[in-house]
Amino acid sequence: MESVVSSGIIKSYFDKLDCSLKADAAVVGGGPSGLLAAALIAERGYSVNVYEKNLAPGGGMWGGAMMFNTILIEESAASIAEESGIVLTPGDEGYYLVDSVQATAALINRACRSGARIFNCVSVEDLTFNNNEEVNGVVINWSPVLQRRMMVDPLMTGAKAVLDATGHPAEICEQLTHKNGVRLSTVSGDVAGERSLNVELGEKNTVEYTGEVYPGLFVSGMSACAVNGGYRMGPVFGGMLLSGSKVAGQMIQRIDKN
Ligand code: 48F
Repeated sequence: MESVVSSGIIKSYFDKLDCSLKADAAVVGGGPSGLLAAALIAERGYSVNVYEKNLAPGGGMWGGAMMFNTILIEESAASIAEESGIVLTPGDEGYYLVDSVQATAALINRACRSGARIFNCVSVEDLTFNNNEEVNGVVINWSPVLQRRMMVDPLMTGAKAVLDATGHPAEICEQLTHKNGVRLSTVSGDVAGERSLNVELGEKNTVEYTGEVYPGLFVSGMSACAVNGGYRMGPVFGGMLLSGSKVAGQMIQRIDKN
């Protein structure tokens, strides 16, 4: 029996890994914006890989604010939240109150059910280029390898569209600019870094700055704010869902063209 258990796991994982080597989309970071983007792209029939460096996807959504596990979602994102299975309770001033654990679990569930391949404990440590003109894949490694600074070479997987959904650090955009000196189509041409907290402007910035910042490379959620110098917005999550939805549409357009 022991060998049946091990063999089932190994075959299933390696099948998934093998199928992921050439995907339509690669989503780096399993926070709310990345999970929703992955689900929406996969639900349209495209192949999607999600790489999440931690054991559990969900990013900064689980803990609510200061670990009080309630978050807020505004009216403009209510329909996306509900269609994702998030339970909304009306609060004040047009905001809904949401159990952050239920909401995070609902987004993970939607992404898993969409057919997106989720690789947890896997970090994206770099990008690949096509003639230095467009991003066409990601460079992956086990998170513990990177955490322990082991000298182990990575693997590469191809994608027609790559999403930096790594949240506040905008790690993939940082890699692209620092290693290659390229200019992004952001406000400064570089990774500006996010501004201090302003709920209203932060929500607005997250959505308006969502998009393609270099051929083949897109940003969503807090990465979109971070690369463009947008405001941080705190425990309000409607902008993350609207951003994930917006970037999914843009990535599908690029995938269709390629
Ligand atoms: O930060 P995060 O939740 O991303 P988001 O979609 O949402 C932001 C909100 O949660 C919150 C907020 C709302 O007011 O400010 O912070 O922008 O999730 C980012 C995910 O990316 C993973 C990280 O572990 C987290 O789960 N991640 C970061 N870098 C890498 C990565 C990497 N290099 N490779 C793989 N995963």
